[in-house]
Amino acid sequence: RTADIGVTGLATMGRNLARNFARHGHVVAVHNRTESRTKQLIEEHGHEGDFVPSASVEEFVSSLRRPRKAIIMVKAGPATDAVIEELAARMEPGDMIIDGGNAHFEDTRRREAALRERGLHFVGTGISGGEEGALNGPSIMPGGAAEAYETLGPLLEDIAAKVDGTPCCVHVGPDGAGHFVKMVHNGIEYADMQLIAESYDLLRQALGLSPSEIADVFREWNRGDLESYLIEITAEVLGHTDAATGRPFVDVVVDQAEQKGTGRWTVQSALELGVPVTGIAEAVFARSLSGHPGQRAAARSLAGPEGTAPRAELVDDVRHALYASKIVAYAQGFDQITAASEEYGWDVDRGAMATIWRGGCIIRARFLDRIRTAYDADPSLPTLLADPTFASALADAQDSWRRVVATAATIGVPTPGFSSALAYYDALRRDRLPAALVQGLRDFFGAHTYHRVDREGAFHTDWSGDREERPA
Ligand code: 2AM
Repeated sequence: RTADIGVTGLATMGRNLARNFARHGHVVAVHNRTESRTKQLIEEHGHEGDFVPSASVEEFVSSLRRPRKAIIMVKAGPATDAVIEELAARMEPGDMIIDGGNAHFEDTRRREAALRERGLHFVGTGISGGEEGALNGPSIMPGGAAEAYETLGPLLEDIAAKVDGTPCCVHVGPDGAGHFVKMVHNGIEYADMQLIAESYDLLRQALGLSPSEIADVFREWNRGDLESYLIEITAEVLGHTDAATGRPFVDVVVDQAEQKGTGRWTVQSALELGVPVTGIAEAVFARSLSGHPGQRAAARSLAGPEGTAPRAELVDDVRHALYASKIVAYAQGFDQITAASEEYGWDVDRGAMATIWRGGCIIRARFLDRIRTAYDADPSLPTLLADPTFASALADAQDSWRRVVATAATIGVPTPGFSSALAYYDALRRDRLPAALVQGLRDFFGAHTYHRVDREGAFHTDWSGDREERPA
């Protein structure tokens, strides 16, 4: 029997993807370095569809119909390179290796170039939705050559999540585009979670609401503009009681947020590209800060206000602040995709990215439909904030947003996400920015020159001499 597609690396994600293909009627070759995992998959789930198990890489590759399509689901890094080499050595021109792990897009670009030299396709593919998504329909972000997508795409679209009948899978662009977009998706997820955490913190500190009362607030919010998977599960987590102690679950969890690295990668890339992704950066740094118990202990006695802000309207204000800050965070993430698309010549369709994030992935939300509509209306939109629908949402939210940031500062609750999003909003809409003064200072101490508002060219003022201005 020849298989339509193969999966090697049968830990949870790989196993669930293989089962997803099988359940959709595809013949799936399966392989794992340690054969017991392959046997376990067949024993437990063999009845779900048509699996072709292999004990060796040779067998695995030869069980695939040409052009061969082999998905790698192993640890990112050297393991991925090792498995690529094992497969590539046994493949023929036109065959495809699909990396479904969370690889860095620069690694994907390197691997794609190397395999292209050998006549093979390498399709770095972002897959979001965790274990559950892999089994029941993830959001899939494949990069690589358009030619590879022609035969691979229909298979991936089959197993992807569907929203209104549209698969959450589209060819993102060449080489590393898929992994890049997946990285930014994860960065946005960091920002989203940070904003949710700030909302919870403020409601608890300012109003003295209990976690279960705040769970009800989130449940209510999930019926409106904020409707999303993350808001939904926030209600679940806040409403959960620890069985061992009877206390709210959030109160028994150590308050140090960990990270696997995709948020950090997003910010590193944004720094390189020169895109201000302040929302994602604040989220990454908030996690870093939480993970420094020594400094936190040393700072505990520092002066701060003691206070609450018992004003019932704060609940609605926080909802507005959350929505407005979320618009900013997404606008910044899409700016980063735009910048990378230009830098690497990917020609990414931003509306299509919003479309494939509507289902299957962690940031799935009603909101993404609005982003898609915005880019459909104006594919060259310079910033999402300028879309008429978002602009009016921000106009409706801004008074509340300002009150929330002011209240938080007054009672000493840190809201880096809300505050920096508001600062970004205010900076972007400014007629004149104090960047002019920064330019003056740079010219003063380093003769870095400046441009004038009224004349072409670069200029330098002789600050230490006659203070005459000369063309640079
Ligand atoms: P294993 O079951 O043999 O450990 C997640 O760790 C998955 O990646 C597992 O299926 C694991 O296989 C596989 N994996 C990790 N390192 C690997 C390597 N160097 N070569 C092949 N598979 C590897």
